[in-house]
Amino acid sequence: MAYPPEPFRIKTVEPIQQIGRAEREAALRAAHFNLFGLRSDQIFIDLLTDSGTGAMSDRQWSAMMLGDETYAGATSFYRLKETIDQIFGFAHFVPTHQGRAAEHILASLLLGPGNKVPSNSHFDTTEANIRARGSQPLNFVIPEALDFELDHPFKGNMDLPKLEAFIEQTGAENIPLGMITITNNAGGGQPVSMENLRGCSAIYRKHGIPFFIDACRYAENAYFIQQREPGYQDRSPLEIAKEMFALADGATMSSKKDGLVNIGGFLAMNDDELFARARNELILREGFPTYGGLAGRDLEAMAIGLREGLEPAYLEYRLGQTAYLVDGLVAAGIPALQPAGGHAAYVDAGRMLPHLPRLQFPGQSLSVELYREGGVRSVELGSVAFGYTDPETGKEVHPELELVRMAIPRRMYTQAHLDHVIASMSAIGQRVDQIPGYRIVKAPELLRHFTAEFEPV
Ligand code: P71
Repeated sequence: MAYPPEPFRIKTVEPIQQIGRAEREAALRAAHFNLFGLRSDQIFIDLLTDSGTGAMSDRQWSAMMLGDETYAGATSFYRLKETIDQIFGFAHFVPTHQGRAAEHILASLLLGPGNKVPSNSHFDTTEANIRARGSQPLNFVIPEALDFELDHPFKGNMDLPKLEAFIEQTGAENIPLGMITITNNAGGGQPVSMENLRGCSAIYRKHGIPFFIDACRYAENAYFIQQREPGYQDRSPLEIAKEMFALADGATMSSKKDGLVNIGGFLAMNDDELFARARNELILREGFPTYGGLAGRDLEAMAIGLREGLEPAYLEYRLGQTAYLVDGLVAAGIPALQPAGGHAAYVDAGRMLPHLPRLQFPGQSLSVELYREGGVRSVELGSVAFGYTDPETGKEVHPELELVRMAIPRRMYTQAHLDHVIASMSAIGQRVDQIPGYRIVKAPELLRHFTAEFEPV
């Protein structure tokens, strides 16, 4: 694996510094051992998320000066439309302030109590928006996704026979929406192959189920297809993206990921009647359809960011950087998911801290420890983020994997920063048996990881 040098140089810098060990300990206590509660000046390297945290280019910053802040009909909207039409090719779209707003509108139009929504794996906000309508999210990722060391090119793939059987059994009339997430964030940022997307599309279409792609990291997915899927070596990421979206009826997008912006997203679709309703809902919740909760300058930044996110040199560097982090962790004996996904390294906290039962939240424990050790913020994606109380049995249900994710903001950190992360994780690896578990003291019902409070057991 090659780690290509950055295809950019740095024009603006933002100072960061590491506070002392005692201060980090105090910060953890004040945050109730929830890393979402930290202040950014208490963090040295912030790998909480790659969402909206990246660096914009000089071209994006200069385009922002051209932002047209007209309420209705801003030229910035039409510049964004040209980009979105070219890449995604759906008949209609509305801008939204971020991905979950697009999910909210889609869910409010299509879902009601008792409905089911399949995907490879829903991510947290998608899952919560489905549950908030009284519907049930279901995950049918291939079983290979759970094998941490198995070398498989497309661990984000949907288990197509399982999806088909589920639809037959449930009845298409109870499934008003079918989805797939590219790349599959909850399952390690792993890609979905074109062949699998084609199969998925065929199944949904055969049953008349509207097929929406959760497209956040579609450019990284397209690059994986170019690198790994036979027949795509000579196709550009843009051509591959067009082919992926032509298989679907619509998409939800958080442009804070592969759109390379700090804020923004959109909801796109082909169906005229559904779009008329989406537009009304948007006006009620977000804003007029030519700005959708964003400023004109945000639309400009997105129009350019979406194109930059598809540039082959950028994608080669981007995926190389993620692989560098994963390779470093693996070399240090840390159980990191292989092969590397697109945007983050994922560590199997359940395996790294086998002395902790799941209700003591090993993922939470490892992420707290990584901050304590090196001032590095990661995020738990295990029993805190994806566990829930079953409404029928009242019992706690755990997800299959107990993960800690280190997401890499785009165009932000250097290899030396990642070396610090690897060294911190490696130091924890030397003293795993001294690491405590945690219990939840307070938590809301949905999306509890953002605000839950913990204490060590
Ligand atoms: C990510 C996020 C956002 C997040 C999650 C947990 C902690 C901090 C930040 C957001 C996604 C996503 C997918 C596949 C929809 C959304 C919502 N991801 N689908 O991974 O990954 O988009 O944040 O713009 O509303 O860190 P939104």
